[in-house]
Amino acid sequence: MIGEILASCRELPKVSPVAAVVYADAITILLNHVNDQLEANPKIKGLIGRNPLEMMRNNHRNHATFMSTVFKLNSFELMARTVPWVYRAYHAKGFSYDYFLAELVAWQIAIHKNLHNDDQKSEILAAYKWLVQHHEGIIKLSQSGEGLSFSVLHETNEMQWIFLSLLLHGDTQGCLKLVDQSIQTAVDLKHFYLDVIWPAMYRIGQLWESNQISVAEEHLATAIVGRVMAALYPRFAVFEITKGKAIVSAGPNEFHEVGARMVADFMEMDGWDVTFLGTNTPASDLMDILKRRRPLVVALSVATVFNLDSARQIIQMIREDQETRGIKVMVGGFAFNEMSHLWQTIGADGYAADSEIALQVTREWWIAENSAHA
Ligand code: B12
Repeated sequence: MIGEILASCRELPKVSPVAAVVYADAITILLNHVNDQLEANPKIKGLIGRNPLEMMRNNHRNHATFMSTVFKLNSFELMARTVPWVYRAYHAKGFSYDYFLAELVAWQIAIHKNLHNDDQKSEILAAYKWLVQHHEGIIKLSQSGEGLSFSVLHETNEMQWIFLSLLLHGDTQGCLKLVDQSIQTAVDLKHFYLDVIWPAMYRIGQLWESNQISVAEEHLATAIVGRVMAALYPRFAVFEITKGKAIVSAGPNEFHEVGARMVADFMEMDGWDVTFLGTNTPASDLMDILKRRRPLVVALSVATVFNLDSARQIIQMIREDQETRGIKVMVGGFAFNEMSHLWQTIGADGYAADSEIALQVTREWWIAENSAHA
C-alpha cells in the first residue's frame, strides 16, 4: 500500500521555486480563508469531535508550514509519509476523517481565490488534488501505521520498561534512583541514553499520539528526563578537550530538546569543546554565535518535519556568509527518521541517525581537518 502511494506521489509535477515562495508568502491570507470557511461550516463541531476550534486552527497553521516545506524541498514523499500520521493523530483526538476532506477542499478554494498566476496555482493545486484523490488510501495507511516514520521502537529491554513505567507514574525520585544505581561509567551512560531514554520517549510520543496519555503526562515525562540528564551531567562533564569546537542547537520554532542534548553530551564525552544552545534558536543569533566562536562543526536537530525548511534556510545562510561557509553542518533528529536522504536535500554536510553515529561523522571531520593543517 505505502509502495503504491509513494510511487503515485512521485508522478506529481515539480513545484517551481517561485510557486513555493508564492505559497509561503500567502500563508496568512490562505490560513484566514481556510479557518473562515471551516468555522462557517454548520457541521464543524461534529467534524472536529467537539474539540476547541483553536485545536483545528493550530492544525491549519501546522499544515500550511508543512506544505510550504514540501513545496520548497519538492519532496512529495515527505507529504505522503506525513499526512497519514496527521490523520492518525487528530482522529485519535476525535476529529472525523470527513474533516480532513473538508479541510483539503477549503485549502483548494483558498488557493484558487488567492493565488493569481495560473501556472503557479496549478502546480500547487496538483498536490492538493492528489491528497483528495488519495483520501481513502491515506485513511487506510493511518489505520495500519504502515510506512509511517512515527512508529520507531527499539528492541525492548527490562530497564527500558522500568524507566518507562516510572515516567508514566511521574516518579522522578524512582528514575533518579534507577540511574544512580545503574550508571557508573560513561559507557553505561551512553547505553542508558540510547537504549532506555530514547525508546522510552518514542513510546511516550506514541501514547500521546494515540490519546492514551495527556499532554500534561507527556510534559511530565519530558521534564523528568531533563532532570535525569541534568543529574547525570556533572558526573561525566569533566572531560579533556581533545578535539575542536562544536555548537549544538535546534533551529527556530524547534522545541524538542532531548535529542540535541544527547548529541551535545556524547560529543563532549568524545573530547569536543561543545556549546549547547538548546532549542528554538533564532537564525540570526545562531549566525552571530557561529561567527564569534568559529566552530568546526554545527549540529542542528530537527524533530518536526515542518521545521525542515528553516533548517535549510539556516544552512543556506551559513554557506552564503564568508565567515561561516567553512563550518561543517551535521543534521539529525526525528524528521529524518524514514527519509534520511533529506539531509542532502537541505544542503547539510552530514547526517547521523543517533548520537553515537554522530561521533563517527564528526571524528572523520576532525581527522580531515587535522591532516589538512599537518
Ligand atoms: C517530548 C515531545 C515534545 C515536547 C518537547 C519538549 C522538550 N523540552 O524537548 C513538546 C511538548 C514541546 C513537543 C511539542 C510538539 N511536538 Co513533540 N514530541 C515529543 C516526544 C514525545 C519526545 C521527543 C524526545 O525527547 N525524543 C527522544 C530523543 C532522544 O529522540 P530524537 O530527538 O529523535 O533524538 C535521537 C535521534 O533523532 C538523534 N538526533 C536528534 N537530534 C539530532 C541532531 C543531530 C545533529 C544528530 C546527528 C542526531 C540527532 O539522536 C537521538 C538519539 O541519540 C516526541 C516523540 C518522538 N518520537 O520523539 C514527539 C514528537 C517529536 N512531537 C511531535 C509533534 C507533532 C509535536 C507538535 C507539533 C505537537 C503540537 N501539535 O503542538 C509540537 C511541535 C513543537 C515545535 N514547534 O517544535 C511529533 C513529530 C512528528 C513529526 N515528525 O513532524 C512526535 C514524533 C510525536 C508523535 N509520535 O507524533 N513535543
